[in-house]
Order: sequence, then C-alpha cells, then structure tokens
Amino acid sequence: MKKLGYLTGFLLVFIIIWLSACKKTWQTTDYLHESRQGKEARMQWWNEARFGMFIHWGLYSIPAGVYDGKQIPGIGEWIMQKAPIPVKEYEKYAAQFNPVKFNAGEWVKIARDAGMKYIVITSKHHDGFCLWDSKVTKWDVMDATPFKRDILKELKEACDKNDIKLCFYHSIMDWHHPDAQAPFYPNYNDTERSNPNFPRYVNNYLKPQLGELIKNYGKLGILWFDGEWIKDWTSPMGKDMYNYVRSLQPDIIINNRVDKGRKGMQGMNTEGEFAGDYGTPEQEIPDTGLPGVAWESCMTMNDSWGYKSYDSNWKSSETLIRNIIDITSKGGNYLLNVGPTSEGVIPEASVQRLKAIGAWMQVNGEAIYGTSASPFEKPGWGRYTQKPGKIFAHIFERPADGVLNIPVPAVQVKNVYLLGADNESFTPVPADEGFIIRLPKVLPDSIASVVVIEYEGQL
Ligand code: FHN
Repeated sequence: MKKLGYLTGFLLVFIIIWLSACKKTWQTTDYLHESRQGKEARMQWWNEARFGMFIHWGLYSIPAGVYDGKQIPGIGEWIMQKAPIPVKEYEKYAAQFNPVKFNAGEWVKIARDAGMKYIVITSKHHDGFCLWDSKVTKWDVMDATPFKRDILKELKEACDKNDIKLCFYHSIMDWHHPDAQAPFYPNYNDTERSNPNFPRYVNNYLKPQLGELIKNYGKLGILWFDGEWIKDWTSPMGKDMYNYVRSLQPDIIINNRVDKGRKGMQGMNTEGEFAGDYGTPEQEIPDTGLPGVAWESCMTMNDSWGYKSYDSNWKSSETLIRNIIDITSKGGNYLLNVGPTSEGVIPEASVQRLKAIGAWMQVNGEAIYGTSASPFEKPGWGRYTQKPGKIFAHIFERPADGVLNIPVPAVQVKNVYLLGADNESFTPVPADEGFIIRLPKVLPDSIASVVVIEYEGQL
C-alpha cells in the first residue's frame, strides 16, 4: 500500500513538471507588445553605436555590373533582374566564386578603425545565394563554389575578437527558389504576381534558414530584413517572423522591413501596428528626426550596394563625415555600405574614405557615440548633438566673424572647449540668446570641428 502511495506521488510530480515544460514550449511569447523600458534596454547598444558598416557581397560581385558584354544599368546586386539573367545562367557564377583574398579580420579591422560598432552583411540577397553553410540548400558557398568556407562563421569570429556586433541582412524575396520569385523570370521583382507555393517557401525554407542563422552563429546584433514588398509576403507573416526570430534570440534587434509598414525609401513606418524595432530610410536622411522613433539611414558610398567595376561616383569623405553628424543630430544611426569585389577585397576608394572617417572619429567620437538628437534648431554653420550635461556644436563652416552664438543660458555654462586643439577653452560672453564665443581663425578640422559646452541644470 505504502509503495503505491509513493508511486502515485512520484507520478503526480512528474506530470506537473512535464506539463509546465510543455506550457513553456507551446506558449509563444508575443514580442510585439514589449514594454518601452524593455525595448529601450534591448536597443541601448544600438542607440549608443550610431555608426555601422553595411556589406553587400555575393555572386553579383563577379559580373560587377557587366553581362553579355554590356554594362547593365542600376545597382550591381540587381544584375539578375536588370539584365535579366535566367536562373540556370546565373547559377554558373557560383563555380567562379573563389574570393581567395577574403580576410574577415582585415574587413573587421577596417570597420573598427573607421569607428563602426556593428556590421550588417548580406547572408542572402535577392539572388538567393547563401554566404553560409546551409543544410536546407546546395545554393550556398559551401556546396556550390570552389571556395567552400563559411564566410559568416569567419566574420563572426573576427567580430567577436574586435567587440563588433555582427548582424545579418536577409532577403525575404528570393529570385532563385522555385516556390518564391524564380518562376517570375524575366521580371523576378513582379509585385503583382503570386506564387501558390510561397507558403511552402516560407515554412520549409525561409524560416529554417533563419533558424540556422539565429541558432548557429552566436549572439547577433540585428536581423536586417529586406525584400518585404512582394505581394506574397503579408503582414501576418511579418509579425510571425518577428516573433519567431525573437523567440530564438530575445535580445536581437529587427528592422521594420520584416513587416509591411515601411513607406518606401523614406523608410519610416506608416500608421498602424507593424513589426520592426526601427525605421530604415534608404539613400536619404530625414529632414528632422522623430522624437521617440528609432531609425537608421542606410547609404552607399558610390551608387551601388553590390560591387560594380565601373561605378566611380564616390561621395567625398567630407560628405560622409557630415552625413554621420547630420544623422546623429537628428537621433538616427548611419549604416554605410561597402561592396567587396569577387576576390574578397573592399575597394580602395571605400577604404580611403573609411580611414578619413576613422581619423575624424578618433578625435571627435564622443560627440557622436551615445549622443541623442539636438535640442535646438539646426544652426546655419553646422549641427548640434547632445549628451546629458553636454552640447556638442559641430562647425561645418566657420562664421566669417568667428562669432558662435550658442543658445545655452550663460549662467548654466560650466566649461566650453574645442576638441582636437588640446581642448582650447573659451570664456562664454552672455548674449540675448544664451552666450557667444569667438572662434580661432583656424579650426582643427576643415570638415567639422567640435566645440563642447558643459552645463548644469536642465535646458
Ligand atoms: O533591393 C535592395 C537593394 O539591393 C539593397 O539591398 C537595399 C539596401 O537597403 N535594399 C533594397 C532596396 O530598397
């Protein structure tokens, strides 16, 4: 009798434990309704980072904008669509992909020395080619190319050694998969047609591949979705995908292109409830930031994301540095792109610009990292950024008379000094609006010099 009692008791305990374990499995957390504090904590590193590297790399770096002897207009990574190239033809590039000069450590060092705090690389772009060893396809670098190295794995190891967050760009649209857009050739980007097998692509391919990326490469910073504009991708799919990815890495950040809320290249979410942690303006900088709205402007250095051999329309280092300042002054992040060659080399023109940015950030980085949007109107001579107790005045054009009028009440000012000039300090002279200082004739940096105003109290 006693034995029966023990057995019953044991069974009861086992059933309770088993049910609670099942509840955890069945219970799909709804990450879409996270508290403001929870989201702020999760995005703290991102809000402090302010500056990241975008890398568009894949088979499209082989044609590099040329097909059948002709220069194909448009962005390099769209050559399959723009030429157009049939899937079987495009697959031939895989046998040529052998980027023997690829060195993840060198790429990460270039990003780190430029002052970039995260790297977003195309794990899979619209052509469907995978830069990692995927178990659900042979259309990947391990099976389809002579290179046979897991690029994402090597990059993750290099990022971990350099305190850089590795993030993955992943295209929902897929021009190679028969259940996605491949059958739409010659217009893979047809936004009107549907593939009846698309749900099979999502459940048996897209989600399992994302599972591989999220589970097999350690802690990631961002899942940067793209290609969400296709007809077959729906908002419920986007919300489910958001929850799925967060269920595997609850702290990961996901951009707003996972759902259908993005307003085109302007990138911010339309009204209504759409998944995604931040807006994604593309090739543009919003006129003003939006209080309480996280956003990141992504931009090329020339005109193409993927490498194009003849695209030499490079933005100047001055433009790129002032873009960082302008974006930061509006409370955004800057995701600046490089398009490596088919040999695995970041173009020298990009490297030179990133070195110039790094030199500026070395002196002035405190006026960018961890700052938030300016509390003041944009001044004619430059921009403002801020941290608690500090205003950073970024001077693009020195006023002819050398007089700078800063709208911080003189009584609150504790210290005013110039970065990059042995912190040369100034005596603030009270003025109608705040105070004025007289700048030296020559400023430390012709692109942007920063005056720091330390103050007490609230503005
Ligand atoms: O079609 C892509 C394009 O190739 C590139 O990846 C950019 C980068 O954000 N996103 C899409 C265009 O909006």
